[in-house]
Amino acid sequence: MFEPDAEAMPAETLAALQQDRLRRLVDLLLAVPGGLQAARLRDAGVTSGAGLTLADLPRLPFTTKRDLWDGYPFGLLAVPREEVVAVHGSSGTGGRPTLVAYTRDDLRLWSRMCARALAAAGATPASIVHNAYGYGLFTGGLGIHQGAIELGATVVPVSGGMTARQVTLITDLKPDILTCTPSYALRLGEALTEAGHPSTSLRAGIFGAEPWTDALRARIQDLLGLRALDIYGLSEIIGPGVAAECVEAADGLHVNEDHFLVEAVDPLTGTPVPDGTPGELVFTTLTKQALPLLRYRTGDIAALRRAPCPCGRTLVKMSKITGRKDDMLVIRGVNVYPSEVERVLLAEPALAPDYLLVLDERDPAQLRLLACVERVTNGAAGLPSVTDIESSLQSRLRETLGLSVAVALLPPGSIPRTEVGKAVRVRRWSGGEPPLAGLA
Ligand code: DLL
Repeated sequence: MFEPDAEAMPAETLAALQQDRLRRLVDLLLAVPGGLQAARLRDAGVTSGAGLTLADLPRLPFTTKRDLWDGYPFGLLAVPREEVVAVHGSSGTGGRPTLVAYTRDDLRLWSRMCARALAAAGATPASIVHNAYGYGLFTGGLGIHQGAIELGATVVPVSGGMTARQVTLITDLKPDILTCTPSYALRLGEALTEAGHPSTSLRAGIFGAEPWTDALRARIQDLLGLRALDIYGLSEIIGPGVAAECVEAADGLHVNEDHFLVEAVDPLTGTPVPDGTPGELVFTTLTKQALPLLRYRTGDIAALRRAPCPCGRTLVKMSKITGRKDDMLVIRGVNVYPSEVERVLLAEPALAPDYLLVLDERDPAQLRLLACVERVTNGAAGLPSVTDIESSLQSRLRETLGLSVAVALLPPGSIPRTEVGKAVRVRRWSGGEPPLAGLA
């Protein structure tokens, strides 16, 4: 563990620390001149942090992405602009940029959170970290970069794309840790195999920034011969390093709840759901300075679980993200998350792990979901026929989702690979050319 005193803190000590930090946060927010969160706190009858307990959390006001957009670029700052040393952001699901700010101490905190994630994956100061998350406004590249340096490891700041060069660097520098999106891990695995280097020095991969299932985890582990671990975060809260899996259990992500208080709430009503029940994750930043956020609604759906972990960390675990509130597709009255389709598709060994879901909206009265997938190889001996695979997938999708999904089995290489940025798994087709060649 990078910070064992914090990561393995007894539950009561942690709760006392969180309560103390929550009180300070509320006082800090109330003191921001003209602050939006201060006004909301007063409206909720909170005029001081003193006396608040963790049990009061559900009656404190939420913040949302809209608040960040409305306050763009610096409206929610809790420090003078001069104290901000960096900004980051994301293009966001709605296409509008979400901009976030960091003080020097915020950057130090972020580095420690990413160092925790790297150490949880088994990285040490002797490690070489091949960092293929994008560098720039996106938090992935620079976040992991600073975390690797904080740990004392050697970071290779390769960023995303230029895959041939990445293959050379992996074979020459022999990194033990790979950090990138899960979709880019697939692309790298494919490129390494094509270049004749299927086995590498890589021992663990820390993959996040987009949803991925355990079925995809199994595929990546097979392809790259490493342990594939999940890392979660969002710009608004700090970036990567809000939560990460440990290599010992690899069955959920430890949330760094000494700095980011987490709740799961009903996405519709906003009321807390019990542990073990999937809900929308809500985070409160307990120690951030430039952009402290109270009860930020992420839109990400996951379940929380408190149980002893073989790694010794006492931090609560969140399940893998099962979907985003706004990624849910509603087709003929049935709610479907892309990840549910992914799980069924990738369980079929005759299929490559790349896929695209096409929502055919050409006739709005007859919405159709089309799962486009690739066969592993062209007509290899021993594999079931195209029609057999299509019909068995269709029946499994119907059984699992309660919805009929059309399946298009395409030749290898048909689905565009993601080289830079986050994978796009769903495309809408409302008219004109199909979003993928070969679709009728
Ligand atoms: O994606 C931060 C990050 C970088 C996380 C690198 C992990 C690794 P944003 O660009 O602001 O920040 O996007 C945040 O991405 O609300 C989730 O919907 C999604 N997301 C992030 N990590 C995961 C994950 C970064 N492990 C949004 N699983 C979040 C599923 C994820 N979704």
